[in-house]
Parts: sequence; structure tokens; C-alpha cells
Amino acid sequence: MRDDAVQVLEQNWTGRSTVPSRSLYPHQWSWDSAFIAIGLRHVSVDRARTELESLLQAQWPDGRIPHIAFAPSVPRDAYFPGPDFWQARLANGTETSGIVQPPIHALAAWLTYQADPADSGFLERVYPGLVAWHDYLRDRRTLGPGGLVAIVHPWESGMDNSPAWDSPLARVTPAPAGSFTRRDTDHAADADRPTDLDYGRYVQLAATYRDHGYDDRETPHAFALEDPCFNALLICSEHALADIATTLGHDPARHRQYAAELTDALVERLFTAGMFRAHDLMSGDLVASDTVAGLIPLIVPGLPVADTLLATARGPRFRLGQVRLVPSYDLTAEDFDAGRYWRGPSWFNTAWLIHRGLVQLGKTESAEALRTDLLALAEATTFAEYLDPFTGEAHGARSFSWTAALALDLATAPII
Ligand code: 2M8
Repeated sequence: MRDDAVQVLEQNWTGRSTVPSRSLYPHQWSWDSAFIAIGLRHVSVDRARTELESLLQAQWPDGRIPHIAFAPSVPRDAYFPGPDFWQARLANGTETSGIVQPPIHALAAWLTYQADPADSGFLERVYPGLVAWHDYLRDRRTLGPGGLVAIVHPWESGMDNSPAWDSPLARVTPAPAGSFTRRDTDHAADADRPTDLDYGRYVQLAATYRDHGYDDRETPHAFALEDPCFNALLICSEHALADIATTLGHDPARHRQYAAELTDALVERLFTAGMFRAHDLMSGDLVASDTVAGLIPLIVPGLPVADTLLATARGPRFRLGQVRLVPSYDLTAEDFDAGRYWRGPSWFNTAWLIHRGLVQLGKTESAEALRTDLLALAEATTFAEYLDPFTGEAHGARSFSWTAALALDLATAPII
């Protein structure tokens, strides 16, 4: 399995970064690169560093790390929405998208450094960019009164068609069907991907943001939510920034303080009935769906409600330890769909995050069971993008980079 995983990462390596999938996602994706670096550090620390540093080359002057950095060598229409849609070009010539993805980068940088602690030059190079990234989120994306950061497009959650976005998205008028051409369904089964109606809404939201210069103060956001996964990863990464600051001889206090404030806000604003839910800033309500995003705060150090949250993960809605990995959606929901993208299937990155949470909480037996399941499924599915939580049947892309990288990480003695 280890050799095969290394080979997947080799095949998907472009010289400066790793594409998530040669067919479906032929550019560099933001949170994918972070997960990939976490695995790559066991193959080549140099490549892991390059993966993260190449992503930072796509960072905007305002600090945002865009969700895609487009590869100039790939045909402009290979992926939709491509560079001609986003119309964002940096001074260094890099073309990017204008939205973001969950901020797991500082944690990935810290873990990459752990694999070769003799080289603190890497931390020196990436620390300012990572601080600017978190500053962007704090200064431009704290859209509600409670201090949490908000996403303004479903793709920013990384869980694109999650049922949690159904009701907020219903308010968005979709871009007309004939006004764009999807490319994703050329490479994956229609039944595994979002519907055309959802796609029209994604396109409309992105076009509105673009047409307002991606300015968070000027854009009349029709979609703005505080997502538990996004905020939990920001908290972990803020703790990682504190560790990085300490290593570099800087004062870590501001990072610990922001992490503590976010943790309080997360519990106060998003925790309800044993679970975290996204908060819709347009309606003022918590969304009514339970998704795996609501379990990701298990990874937050010192989470005061960890025991209750773990009980929910083990309960009937997610059945941790009784089904394959962790389903992306409440198993008891009427519209649960075991094969469609983020509406039911299990994913390897969320399983890796929950595994990390279990290790931190000292739940060794559960962590080991999840690790064993993840390694077996990575091999059996030839590194699938996602899978059926009941049967383990593979869905989406194969030879998927973060699946290979995270399996490699868990197959190797942990460096945490
Ligand atoms: C999926 O998202 C992209 C848009 O960003 C897509 O569907 O075209 C998501 O699973 C996301 O989390 C992931 O980063 C991306 C690339 O693997 O694919």
C-alpha cells in the first residue's frame, strides 16, 4: 500500500505541486495541498515544503490563499470554472480563483517541519504568509457579531454540496443552464456529483463575488455561513502558528489568544443538541442538517464538549466504529445518499481529522480502529476520492492524492 501511495503522489506531482486528480482536478487546490504535504513529508520533506511554498506563491496581496492555483500548462477549459471565469491574475503571473478553502495550512506547515526539525528556514519563509492568511480571515471574513469567520460560497467549506447548504442556497437564483459548460461530469458519474441546479447556483455566487472585485465589504453576499469545520481548522492552525512562533523566537501570545476566543465562540454559537451546526448569517438560524463538519471540532485542543461530541459520533447518526470511516451526512436523514459526493459518502480527509482528534483525546482504541479501516480502504479502493459507508464501494476519482497522502501518513509512525 505504501509503495502504491507513493506512486500515486509521484504520478500526480507536477514539479512544484500535486494535482488532486489528473482527470477531475488538474490544478493545485488549496486544502488538498495541505493534506498532501502531510503525507509527502514521509516521502520527501523537500517536496512537502515545495508543495506548501508553491501554494503561497498564489497568495493574494490581501492575504487570502485562493482555493485554486491554475497550472499554465493545462488547457484553459480543462476544468470549469477555469481561469477565464475567475479573471484573477497576480503580479507574478499566477492565475487563481477568488474564493478560499478551510485553513489547515499552518498545521500542515508545522507537521512538515516536524519531519525535519533541523530546518527552521522553512518556518521562517512560510510564517509571514500564514499569518497574513489568518489576518485576512479575521479582518475580512468575520462577518457576524460572534467573532467566527464566515464562508461566502459552498466550495469554501471544501464540502461543496453538503446538505447543510441546501436551505441557504435555495435563496440564490441559479445562473441560466446554457450559460456555462460543466467539465466535472466528463470525468465522474453524474450520480456521484452535484446536480445541475446546484451548479448553476455555485456559478452565480462566484460570478457576483468576481463582479465586485472579490471585495468582502462591497459584495452583497447572498450566502454567508459560519461553518464548524472551517473554524475548527482555523483554531488548530492558530495553535500551530503559536508553536511556529515559539520555535522562531517570536511571542506566540496573540495566536493562543485568538485560538481561545474562537474556541469559546465556536461552542457558544454553533453547539446544539450534542453536535456543531453551521450558522446561517442571512437567516440568523443554525442550519437543520447534521454533517461531518459538525464532528470536526473533535480536533480542537481542549474542547470543553469533546465527550458529548464523541458520543454523537458514536451514536445512530454517524455510527463511528460501526460503518466504514465516517459518513459525510447523518445516516438517519431521509435524503442521505451513500454515493453522492458530500451527501453521505465517507471521505479520507475527514476520517484523518477525526483520527487526529481521537488521538489527542486519548481514545486510543477508537483511533486505532479508524486508522486500520482507513488503511484497508485506501488500498481496496485504489485511493478513491470517497466511498459508500456501508459497503466500502469506491466513488468519484481514483488515484486521488489526499487519499494516498493521508494513508501514507497513518501508515508511518506518527509525527504529530
Ligand atoms: C471538490 O471541490 C471542487 C471545487 O473546489 C469541485 O467539486 O470541482 C471538493 O471535494 C473539495 O473539497 C476539494 O478540495 C476539491 C479538489 O479535490 O474537489
